[in-house]
Amino acid sequence: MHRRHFLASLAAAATVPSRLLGADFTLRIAPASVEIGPRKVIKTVAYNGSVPGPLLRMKEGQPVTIEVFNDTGDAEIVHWHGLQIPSAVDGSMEEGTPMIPARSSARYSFTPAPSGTRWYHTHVVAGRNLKRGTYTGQFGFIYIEPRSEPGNYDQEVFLALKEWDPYLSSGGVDDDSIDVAYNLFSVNNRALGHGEPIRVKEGQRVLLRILNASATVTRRIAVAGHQFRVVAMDGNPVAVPKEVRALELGPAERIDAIVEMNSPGVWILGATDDHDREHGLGIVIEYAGQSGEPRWLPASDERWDYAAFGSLGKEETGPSERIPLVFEKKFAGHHWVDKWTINGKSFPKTDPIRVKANGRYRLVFDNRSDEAHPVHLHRHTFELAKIAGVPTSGVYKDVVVVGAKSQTEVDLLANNPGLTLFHCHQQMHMDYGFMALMEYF
Ligand SMILES: [Cu+2]
Repeated sequence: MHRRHFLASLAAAATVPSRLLGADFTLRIAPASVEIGPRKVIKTVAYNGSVPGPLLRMKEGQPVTIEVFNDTGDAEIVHWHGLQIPSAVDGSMEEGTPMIPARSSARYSFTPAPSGTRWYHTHVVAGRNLKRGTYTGQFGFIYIEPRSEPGNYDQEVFLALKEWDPYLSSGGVDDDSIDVAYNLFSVNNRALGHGEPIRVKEGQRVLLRILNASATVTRRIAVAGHQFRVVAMDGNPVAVPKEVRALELGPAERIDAIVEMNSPGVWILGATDDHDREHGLGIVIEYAGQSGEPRWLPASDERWDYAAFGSLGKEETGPSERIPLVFEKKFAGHHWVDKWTINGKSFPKTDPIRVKANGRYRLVFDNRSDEAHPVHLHRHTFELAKIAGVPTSGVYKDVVVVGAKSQTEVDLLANNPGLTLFHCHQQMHMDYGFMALMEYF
């Protein structure tokens, strides 16, 4: 009997608790060596020995069980980023998901939703230990198939942007704060020029599902000789798909973009930052029958604007309570890591964001610091409503980069009761106070 059928009939019998059945996916957290290029071996911690971890393809609404073995000597936890699932399995200790003790295992069972490009990653605190948390190779894609896939593309390629070999550095001349810098870079498991190219044919429409898996850095990327047609952000179809010359992604953001292959040659898709691209942050696109050195062209400085993919501002849909969240930096002293505050307090002392089930809220992110912050709300999707004073609608996300000294407003339908973490996805900011819990009352 085919195993799947056997399991299905067991489930149908409903007499066997589901925990006795086989898991749909297995992840093993363990030290791994990743050769991103010749003599460039990254020693890190990864899922199933690969970076990214295995692509987990799920069907919207069809329950899954994921068994996670932690073969390391430290407690771990896996967060299923962008999924609307219960706090107990979301993968956040602060919400009450249990940690997976060292050399132990855990099972996560949930019903995947909503459809689209999601991902999974470790959610532990790293602090100043750059061998922990999202500095490691513990990340992978989840793709939740919608009930009906539009499928108007010829190829689908998953690309994760990643930095390696992090070190603590003090900032510029007038900035004594500690920041993280990196020596090496890759797209998926390879540095630019050292992996297989994306092989395409003229006339093809290639759908790129791009993830910025960086712990700390916002990325701008371009494809020489081509444009991106942005169709989804954070896995959610945008109101107005549109061509742009460059993409920007804060840590944890995803963009689905179609590139029309209408310019035969061998090209570089990569970071517009020359240093980072030359140190690995890119991948080659090679047309059939073409050869030669991959070409890079100076990228456009076109301004990145979420609202370009939104509709005009919408009518107010009934009263929604405004919740102001002020982000500030608290200078901690020279050559020390700064603290971050939300409404004047650092986690765990931050005031909870209180909502009621099915209430509508306008979250007002008021960034009074001189750095941009990719803020993330777990277990929910919000709609961009106003960016630096400009109204918009129809762009649904779970992370939004709030510009330096700028305000971003988002609309939230509080539709998934349970403790919910809100935090900056910049690992160092999150670890030094930029976090709060949203709770239902
Ligand atoms: Cu931040």
